[in-house]
Amino acid sequence: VDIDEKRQTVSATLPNGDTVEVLLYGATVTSWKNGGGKTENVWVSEKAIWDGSKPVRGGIPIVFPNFGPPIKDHATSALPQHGFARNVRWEFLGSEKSESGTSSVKLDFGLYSSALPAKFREAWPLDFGLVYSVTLSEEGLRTIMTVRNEGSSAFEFQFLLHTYLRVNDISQTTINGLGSETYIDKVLNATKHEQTTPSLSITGEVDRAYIGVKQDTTSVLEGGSPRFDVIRDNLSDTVVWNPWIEKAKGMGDFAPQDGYKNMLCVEVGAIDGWQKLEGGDAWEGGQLIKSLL
Ligand code: TA6
Repeated sequence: VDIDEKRQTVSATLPNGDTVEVLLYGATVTSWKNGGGKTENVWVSEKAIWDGSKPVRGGIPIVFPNFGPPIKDHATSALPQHGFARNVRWEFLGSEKSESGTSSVKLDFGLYSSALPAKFREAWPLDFGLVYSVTLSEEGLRTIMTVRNEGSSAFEFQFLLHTYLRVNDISQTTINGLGSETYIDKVLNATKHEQTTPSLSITGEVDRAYIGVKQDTTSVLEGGSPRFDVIRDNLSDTVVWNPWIEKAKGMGDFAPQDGYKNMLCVEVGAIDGWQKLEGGDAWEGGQLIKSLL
């Protein structure tokens, strides 16, 4: 495990050369390489902002306690789009290496309400503790969030991992595991639809929130062969997003401009309604991503 004070990153390497890097700002995974460290699996914009002034465009940003633009007349109404978790500096809590069989290393990060910048604490004055675990193993990358309500009264939240997967060619990329599922299509004015085909191709802007997905694995194929399995853990929803040409052009921190050809967001979360957490209780959810190259 290496802590780079200058870059404010924590990284870990397995004996087989696989690596993961996490930026303390946002506890954002900014790199995950398997295949002995040769295959980069996440996409990060060349114009991503790393200095904490804006969420990183790429990697695995954490969305908490609200997904999307905050709704009116709600405890989260004064928070930014996608909440504050990706906008604040987390602390590195430490690492654990596996003792048994296959090697693995777990990196733990913490965010506590007492450490929130005033603007977010005032906007969402609830006592909470988040512990985010990033585990690198030969099986894949597991990222799990534990949310603890440290207050006496209940609060509600949404959670999502806004994963930017790296693909070689979006025109050769298809997504399986969402056939016959219901989705809200943000490109079609947030109307509800059912995916009638077993497989989804990306031929333009896609921004779909699949709600209450039956089985827990969303598979990404390139040229028909399996590239990633994204497996939900205690989460019921999956968002699929590609900004395509115009939206990519419209983001100042999205580069190269044709980078939409090399990225696909498959975002697991609990975003349909709100998770209610009683005072003193904890909730856990996350994902395992397998890189099948
Ligand atoms: O997850 C899809 C989405 O909600 C899109 O609608 C788009 O807004 C994307 O997230 C990026 O949001 P950001 O706040 O990171 O620019």
